[in-house]
Amino acid sequence: MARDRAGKTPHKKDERPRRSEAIVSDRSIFPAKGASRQRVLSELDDAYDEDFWFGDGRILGSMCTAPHDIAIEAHSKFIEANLGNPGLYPGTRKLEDKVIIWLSALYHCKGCSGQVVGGGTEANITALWLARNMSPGKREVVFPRSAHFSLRKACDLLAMRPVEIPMGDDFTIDIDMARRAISKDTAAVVGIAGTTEVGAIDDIPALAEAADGAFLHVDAAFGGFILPFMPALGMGAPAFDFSIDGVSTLGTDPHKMGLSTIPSGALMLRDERWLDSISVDAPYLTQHRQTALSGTRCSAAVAATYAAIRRIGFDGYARIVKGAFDVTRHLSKSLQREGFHLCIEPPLTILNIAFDDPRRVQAALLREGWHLSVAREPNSLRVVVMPHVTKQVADNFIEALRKAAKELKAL
Ligand code: 0PR
Repeated sequence: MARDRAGKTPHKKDERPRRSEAIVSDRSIFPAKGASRQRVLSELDDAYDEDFWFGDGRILGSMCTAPHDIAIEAHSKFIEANLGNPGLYPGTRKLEDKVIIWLSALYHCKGCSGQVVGGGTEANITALWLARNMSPGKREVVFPRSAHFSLRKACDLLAMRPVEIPMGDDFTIDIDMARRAISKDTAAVVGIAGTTEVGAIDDIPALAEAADGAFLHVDAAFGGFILPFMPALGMGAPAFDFSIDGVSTLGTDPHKMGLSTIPSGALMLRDERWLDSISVDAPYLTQHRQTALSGTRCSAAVAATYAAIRRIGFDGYARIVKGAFDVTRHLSKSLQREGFHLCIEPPLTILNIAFDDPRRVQAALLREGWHLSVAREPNSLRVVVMPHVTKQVADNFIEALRKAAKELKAL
């Protein structure tokens, strides 16, 4: 597909009618009087019933999952808090400090700093914002084609130039090509620890060497709450974090395998002073400088992340991660036994099932209530195994897939 100057692929028209089509400029449409509580709740119930929930067990295309009970409780309790104005919320601020200290320990970074953000997108935007402001005159961002689209968004917002590098057979960035692409114009290099489509982990040590001192951001939005727990399970896990000297920043998402509530991400930085490059004066607030992209921040999610980590602990996360790997292996074996072909041995808890036309299979499964997504590279049906995907769900899914493939003669 043709690409424009900023490297963006023109997007297809959304299938949904545009919101504006339902909008009329008639003031009487705006609720004139409040409705009864019962009426509102009943309207909410209608909407809720239309949605798909993790508990139903048929969402196999999401990197999120049902948050831990205590995270939900913490989220409700801190619903008013706003760390955009931290002077009013010193208690919440302490929870954020603690979360950052814990994450620094998890990612091997003595003296690191960081801030809780709204998710992987905000972490990526903020990292590139820092890199751009700290490298005057440099505008290029070198990242693998497997990178999440939020990096393209970030480049567009920051007027930076994406330099996309192909992947090798294992779907990780081709290091030689990355090395050749890194130049005096490189403001940032980005490696992915757990790609969105496959769960592949780029060779971050090699990328750090190739970056040769250039700003290196690691997007561990997916892998960040999986990789640290793998060695404790006797599984090898590549180095991906601040244990590698060249890593400048790392993004991680507690609202994925961390079982926190949405929106919960964190951007970790090797040097807190770098935040000065993006800070702005906020003279009328309780803290006179702001270093976050968001002003008012959903700080309930900060409390939720604190609660999830404190309650689950390292051992608990190791158990959760083990559970997801067990189901992934179970699915992998069963699928192959049934004659399906996996494009790659799953590096994490994502499976890619090869089909000539995965969209047809996706549509057939959707008719049966199964929600999966399709990967472009490799062309496949993508299954994301999160804690709500149990062995039973996996078996039910295989049954549904077998039926769909037979009907479509896709096997
Ligand atoms: N980096 C990586 C590697 C990601 O996979 C994602 C999100 C992001 C950054 C951006 O994170 P936020 O969405 O938190 O800003 N990956 C998922 C995806 O695009 C997000 C997702 C989650 C999508 C739940 C659908 C869904 O139901 O697949």
